[in-house]
Amino acid sequence: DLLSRAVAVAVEKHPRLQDKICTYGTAGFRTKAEDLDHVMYRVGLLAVLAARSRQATIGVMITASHNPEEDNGVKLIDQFGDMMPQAWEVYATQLANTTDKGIPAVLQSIVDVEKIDMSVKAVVFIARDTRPSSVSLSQAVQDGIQALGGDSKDFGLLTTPQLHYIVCCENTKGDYGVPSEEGYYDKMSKAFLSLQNEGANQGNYTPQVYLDAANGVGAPKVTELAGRISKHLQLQIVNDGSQGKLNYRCGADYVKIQQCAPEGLKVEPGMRCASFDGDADRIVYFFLDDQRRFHLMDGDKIATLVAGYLQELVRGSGLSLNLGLVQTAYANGSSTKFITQTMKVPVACVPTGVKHLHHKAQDFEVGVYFEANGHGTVIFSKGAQDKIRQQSKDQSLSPEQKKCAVRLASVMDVINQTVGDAMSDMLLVEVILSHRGWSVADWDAMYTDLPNRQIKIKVQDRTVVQTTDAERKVTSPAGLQEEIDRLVSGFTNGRSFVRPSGTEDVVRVYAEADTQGNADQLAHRVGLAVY
Ligand code: 16G
Ligand code: ZN
Repeated sequence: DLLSRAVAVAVEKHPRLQDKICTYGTAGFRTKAEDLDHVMYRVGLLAVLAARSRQATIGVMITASHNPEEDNGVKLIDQFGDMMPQAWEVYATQLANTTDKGIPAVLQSIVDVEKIDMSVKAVVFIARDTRPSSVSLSQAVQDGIQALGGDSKDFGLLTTPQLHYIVCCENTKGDYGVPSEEGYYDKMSKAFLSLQNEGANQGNYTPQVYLDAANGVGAPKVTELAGRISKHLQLQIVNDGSQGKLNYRCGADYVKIQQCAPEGLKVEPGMRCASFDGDADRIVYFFLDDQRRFHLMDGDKIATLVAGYLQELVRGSGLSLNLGLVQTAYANGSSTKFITQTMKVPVACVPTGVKHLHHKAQDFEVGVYFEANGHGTVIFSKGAQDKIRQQSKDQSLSPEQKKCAVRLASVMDVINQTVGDAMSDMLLVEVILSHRGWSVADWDAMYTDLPNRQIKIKVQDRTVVQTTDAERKVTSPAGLQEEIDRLVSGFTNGRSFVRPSGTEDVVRVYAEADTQGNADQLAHRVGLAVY
């Protein structure tokens, strides 16, 4: 039967050759590519169970995002393009760490708990990033799918958000769009062009972006998009994978953490630049001012820009929708202050990890969420979408209201609501900047970030550090929070927190203060307290 075939193929083609424990965490499975073959095969098995339990198509994305090229990883995408629920993370971890012979028992227990009918047809969509290891790992996933009698459809190279989008379209019967790569470009570019046709190139806005594609899968994909939108946006793409190494001294994570421009991009003052990460689900913008000082527009600044604009469109169109913003502890203190006090938009803070942000954003009719690292999007409740579409067709509105309502409806189509998406977020930012007539410096001037520093501390056991209050307070080890409070109180505008990483064997320290020197010092001192 199916379960014994699952073992036979495992033993023959994808045996578990070592017993390192692999955990399905916030980013799925992620580790050295050489340790992943059997894990991928088992993810293929699990994907079939997930598809059967939902009686829907699900997705498997093979990528390690911003990690070094030698790493790889895999993540399951649920039927509406969202992340799998916690229970499935536990199943994935159990299945990955059992012996080859133990596979049927784990599968059977999942079938029992989830009451899965094994005769249901199962379809799984697969895609991968540009890592050399991704090709064979994708094959391992497909072998797993086949072994349990599922059908796989391999989309080859895609960005992570493209696969989320395609899975969502497939299961909503085209409601969200056409379930193909072409359908994705088509929807995005049409919405973008229609928005820019009515209001592009005003004021200080210039339709040029210099884009660092991290030498990743974003490069060929954004090139596809670029051709369709060149009437209103000229993209100069560097780090396109033709020379440099994936994520090496480039990409959104590098730029955010190092607070400097990537290699491979010759930046001149005033150029509006952006960086994608390795699988194009994060974006940050940056520029050099006239003194050649580096300015970063991270996820917080994007969120602020987006929330402010949407708030204006909602009000302008005569709708009343509750709009809120979701951040994490990493959000710069200045951004939170600006959003709550000046923009008067409610802000919620949740633990790190996209699933927490996405989930919280669903509490709002229009929920904007961004991690400071550049991952984020906007989600509209079903009710809000209906109201916006209706309003955009309402004949009784004033011309100004009508304009806002129509614009809001198009803005919804530029946004990938399934997950943070670098390409989609870039288009959204460009729409807003051009409509506001803003240069990148005008945008940056919305508020000034507090200087900040992130460091990581290697410890024996990172799980010793436990947190509460959306990771802003330490509960263990005893005394550490008191020590952090004491250190912070010595700095003007000081704030600091520590948390165990979900993706690396380290404890992370974040600090902000009135000057860069002070932020560095505070981070350093809190780091010492963690040892
Ligand atoms: C993962 C998360 C990301 C988070 C990062 C934190 C998803 C899809 N990705 O990449 O949101 O910012 O982990 O990493 O949830 P850390 O726990 O090592 O700091
Ligand atoms: Zn990523």
